[in-house]
Amino acid sequence: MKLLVVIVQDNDVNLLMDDLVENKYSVTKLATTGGFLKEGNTTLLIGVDEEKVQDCIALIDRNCKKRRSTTFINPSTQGVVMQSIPIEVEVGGATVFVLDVDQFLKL
Ligand code: 2BA
Repeated sequence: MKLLVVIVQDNDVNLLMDDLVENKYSVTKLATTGGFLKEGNTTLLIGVDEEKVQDCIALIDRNCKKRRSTTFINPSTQGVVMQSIPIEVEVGGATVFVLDVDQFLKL
């Protein structure tokens, strides 16, 4: 068994969860925050049999869009803080970690 740890944008979560549940995947949803943008995102924990991993990743891929987001950074030169400047980053579709599961118990 594998554990997929999947970080997605909040905007994609409802459709993604519906698609996962319809396709008989078990999923746990966590409210999380990205370290760079400091904005809310969502982390899903999905335990899947090894042969279903690629199917599950394809399902995630078709539900998660790339979007651009703007954040402000404060550049500093020799300790002097300058005016903050906007930078644009591309976020998502999804960040996926695939982990081995040693044991899966339901007690
Ligand atoms: P954030 O940390 O808020 O990052 C949002 C987006 O900002 C990232 O999109 C990336 O395009 C950019 N970014 C992140 N760190 C950066 C940095 N140090 N310098 C410049 N740009 C940076 P994604 O890569 O699609 O990541 C979306 C979210 O997935 C992240 O939100 C974070 O919550 C999570 N994530 C991504 N990679 C991760 C990793 N290696 N470990 C843990 N969480 C990760």
